[in-house]
Amino acid sequence: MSQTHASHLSIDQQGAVLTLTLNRPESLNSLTAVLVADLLRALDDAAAQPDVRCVVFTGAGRAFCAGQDLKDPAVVSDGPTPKDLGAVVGSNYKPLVLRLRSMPVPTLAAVNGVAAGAGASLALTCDMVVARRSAAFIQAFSAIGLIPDSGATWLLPRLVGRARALGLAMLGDKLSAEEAQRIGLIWACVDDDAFDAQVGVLAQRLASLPTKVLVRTRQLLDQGLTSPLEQALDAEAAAQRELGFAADYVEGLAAFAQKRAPRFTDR
Ligand code: T3D
Repeated sequence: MSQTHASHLSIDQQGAVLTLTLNRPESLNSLTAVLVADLLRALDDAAAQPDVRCVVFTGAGRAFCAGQDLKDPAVVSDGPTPKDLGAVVGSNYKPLVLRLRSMPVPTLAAVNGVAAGAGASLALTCDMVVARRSAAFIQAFSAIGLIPDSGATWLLPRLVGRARALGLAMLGDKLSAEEAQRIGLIWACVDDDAFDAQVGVLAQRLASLPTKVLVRTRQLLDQGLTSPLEQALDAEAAAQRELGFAADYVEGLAAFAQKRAPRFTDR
């Protein structure tokens, strides 16, 4: 199935994998208020569709996403009074990041080119991030007089530690995909000519794994970063109780006993 949800967001479903492509290549897929609203709606739709088991997030053309569209009337004032950026971040980016992080299916950012500002934040919010070797990540905020947003202050230290988070955020230098993989910011950096195929294989693999298990795993890892060990152990026991009664566990055990590949169906 292939359709255009909105003029600047392409939506394509192949089997259980739904791909959302930011499609404003002339401005490096930067995000307007309209595009953010369309993305949010597309994610809500994907979350409600039982046949979707993995969402891939990518960009058209040479960039993944250059962050907030700095020419969008939603952020650029036409008079002497500046726009309230706190309102923009709170009403656009906060719900988008929370929606992405709470998707009931695994999410994969396929970073085809530069990911800057909120574009980098959105990529890093996904469960897995795979980037083309020629792609790069830029905390573009300080260069324009802003702090890292769209979850960057939360994500960066968790992914790469405080020292690197501060260096990346304060200096705003371009970080190559290769270096991003080396420091643990992303899952993998892939040669440009192998990128599409490897993204496809990984997305299919994520879609074939037990969806609910992957989502509970994300939730437990996120909670575990701030909870005491005893609480984490209790949360693991509660999740294992739930999953132990689910059909996917029955299927996983049967597949193991019969020496065949499992066919997971829970979502
Ligand atoms: O503001 C709020 O609401 C608060 C929320 C903030 C969230 C944020 O994301 S803040 C950060 C915003 N993003 C940036 O500051 C990045 C700006 N872009 C760049 O620094 C560079 O474009 C890149 C390093 C990403 C890529 O550089 P390069 O040399 O490969 O491309 P380019 O020539 O700069 O850009 C190509 C075109 O895309 C160009 O248009 P033109 O001149 O050909 O008509 C450029 O203006 C446009 N473009 C790039 N980024 C944006 C953009 N247009 C609007 N908004 C952008 N963010």
